[in-house]
Amino acid sequence: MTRSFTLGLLAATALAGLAGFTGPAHAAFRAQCEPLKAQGIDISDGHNVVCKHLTAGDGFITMADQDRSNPAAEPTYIFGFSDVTPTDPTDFENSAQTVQAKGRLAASFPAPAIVVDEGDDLYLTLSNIGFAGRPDLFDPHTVHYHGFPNASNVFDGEPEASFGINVAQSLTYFYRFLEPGTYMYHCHQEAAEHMQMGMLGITYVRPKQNKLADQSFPNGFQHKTGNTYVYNDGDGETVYDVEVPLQIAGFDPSFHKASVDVQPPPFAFMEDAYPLLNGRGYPETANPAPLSTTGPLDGAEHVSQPMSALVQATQGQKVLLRISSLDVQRFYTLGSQIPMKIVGKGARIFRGGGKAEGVKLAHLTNSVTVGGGESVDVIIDTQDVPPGRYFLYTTNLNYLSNGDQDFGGLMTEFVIAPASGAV
Ligand SMILES: [Cu+2]
Repeated sequence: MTRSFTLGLLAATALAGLAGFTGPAHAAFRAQCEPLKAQGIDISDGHNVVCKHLTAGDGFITMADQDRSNPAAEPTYIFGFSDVTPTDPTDFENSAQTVQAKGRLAASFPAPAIVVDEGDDLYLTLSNIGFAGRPDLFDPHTVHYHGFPNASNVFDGEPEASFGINVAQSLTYFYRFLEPGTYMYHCHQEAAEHMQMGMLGITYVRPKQNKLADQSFPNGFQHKTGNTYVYNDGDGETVYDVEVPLQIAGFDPSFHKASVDVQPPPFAFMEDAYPLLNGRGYPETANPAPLSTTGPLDGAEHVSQPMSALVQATQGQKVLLRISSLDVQRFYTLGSQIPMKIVGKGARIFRGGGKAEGVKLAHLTNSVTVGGGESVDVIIDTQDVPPGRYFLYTTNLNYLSNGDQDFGGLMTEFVIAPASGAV
């Protein structure tokens, strides 16, 4: 018996026990978390329980140099995740069909964001519904929370240390979030391929300090109810008003075309023809709306790129950018016309030892460089910045492009509106 098979049995036994073996025959796509909550069964263990249900499957997205209104423009095939968390958690009998129908060809880029508070327990069910566009493939999938400390092997999603979720199977991943910060998640099964194909997303954890009532700290820091912080800083250094996650990724359409055309994926020639922020190239990065693509296989419109990368603030506000990269090919530098204060790196406060009591390292800069798997938290103070339209853009200037279109790419807009009453 292999190690992964043993772990698989252990996890299957534990999860079957949790579910009580009470489900219908097609229980493979059932989530344990929502139905248990709906039945009034307390699984909180003193913590806030968050239930989420994702499918792993496929879909199509549209690049900024293509015409979204024209299905003949050939949108690009992706692998990816889709959020199918039930709106009616008591609908046990239909859940398998509902999951299959909701997730089919509905993968988005990036994957649905996972946003939680420190101390939350997340039960994340992943159901592998297979590839509608490539039914000959039977790839397993996983969810790997990149950067999370002390994840158990079974729930870490690294297939060699645990296992992948096969087609028509589900696993509920458990994680208790004890460290605030900016993280990311992705499928770790054949990671170079599945991440290039779109199985990656944004994750961040908000600190407990946000939930404090009005109080004074011994160091003179005055916390006001409702103030929000990036970390439990103990002195208000990481306070912010507006929060925008920006995830960098690369996209090679020839790799995706090879996948849908049943050709060998060209790993050695992988290239970021489309550098993306939140799954989009400029000017679509600055479109505040979710973007849709009409799928060529089903003729239906799906939300393909749900997250805008537009940054908006009123003069005087402090803007937190949660910058992360899951690019599989190269480093990118993100520049800002307005100075940015680095307050966090690698999901830790930017102080000595990554601890609140460490030496302060926060400083102003006009650019940050991130590689795949890295995150940086920056705060932009707009107090002394005249209202107007500014840009965040890569200083790797040859990546300011959408494919062959020599304008766009890894860039977005930062719009500062006048404070009310200002002349
Ligand atoms: Cu995968």
